[in-house]
Amino acid sequence: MSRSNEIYVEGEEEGAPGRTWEKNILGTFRRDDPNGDGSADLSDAIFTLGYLFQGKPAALSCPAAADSNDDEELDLSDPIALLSYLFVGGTAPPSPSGVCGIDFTPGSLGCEGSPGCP
Ligand SMILES: [Ca+2]
Ligand SMILES: [Ca+2]
Repeated sequence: MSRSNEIYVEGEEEGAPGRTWEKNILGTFRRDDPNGDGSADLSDAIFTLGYLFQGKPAALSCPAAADSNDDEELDLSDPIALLSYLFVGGTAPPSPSGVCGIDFTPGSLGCEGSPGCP
């Protein structure tokens, strides 16, 4: 996986003036495209279910992309949220969704970059 998509932010550490930090936020990804094939469809929900319950794939290069509801946890609610969006008019996954982008509310789930995003 290319690491050229990494974006770093520099700033002053909270509570420690003068100390700087550098944090890798995320590579670019789409929250509606966990499998990174460039489109949002049923295969994405199946992909996330496979990871969660069958260990296939065993690891995700972009866990944040599978966090369809952006609650920073990967569980059954994520493929359900995606299926709801795709098939019953549910709310679209939080940004970045529909287009590749970074997570402006990064949390514990990382992303080394999605194969579907430059
Ligand atoms: Ca996909
Ligand atoms: Ca989630």
